[in-house]
Amino acid sequence: MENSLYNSLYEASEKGKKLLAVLIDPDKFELSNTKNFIEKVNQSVATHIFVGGSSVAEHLTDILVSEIKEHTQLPVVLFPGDVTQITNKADALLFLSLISGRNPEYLIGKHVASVSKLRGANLEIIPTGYILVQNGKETAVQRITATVPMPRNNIQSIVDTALAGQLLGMKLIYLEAGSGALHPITPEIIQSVKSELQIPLIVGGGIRNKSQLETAYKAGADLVVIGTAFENDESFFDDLKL
Ligand code: 1GP
Repeated sequence: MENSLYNSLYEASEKGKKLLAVLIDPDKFELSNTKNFIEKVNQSVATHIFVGGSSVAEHLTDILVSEIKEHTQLPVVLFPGDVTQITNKADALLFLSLISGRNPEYLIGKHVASVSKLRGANLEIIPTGYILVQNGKETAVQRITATVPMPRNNIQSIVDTALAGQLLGMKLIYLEAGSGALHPITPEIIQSVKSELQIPLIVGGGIRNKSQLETAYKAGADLVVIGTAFENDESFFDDLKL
């Protein structure tokens, strides 16, 4: 536990050291581009690689994670949309419970179904409260999980949901606007959640430029996740020198 990935997240959060995860969706990623892409990640300010997507063909995550691990020392963290995306080849797993929604499958059902895969696996498992917030359009998470995102203007309810997650023993809270979101999570939401939360805060969805990244950090995000902006334009890595 001493040198666990979670400990490093927790310490970074305590010290105000900001972290950045590059999210790779196996479904949208060209496997033959892995070496080239990961070299760019290695030279960038990114501190973590997240792997996951809403709908990914079986075994693809396993193959991709093996390939990524050949080219980087950065921790590779699973951010799975489904049980089939769990592979022992990664370093850690965000064990996500979609606490903004009321679909029992994504609150506990998928978790029970994943235990046969997790039993005996060498993955660090990090219980994470996952909160989907309205962002201006329907995203894949909303469609696939058949849940309603939380209204952006009901900040109190978002804060209460995050704190309920913490009280349930979750180790991280992830505020999600959804991949390709029109509007990222607002600084007001981030600030309000952060001011009451005692565990590290992850923020992602729709962050496309350095100014949005800095806004999220300033508001209190400990780790920001960016996927689409890197997928669309790899030169984005160069814009992010902090
Ligand atoms: C999605 O939060 C992540 O789950 C990242 O979103 O693809 O919009 O960067 P983007």
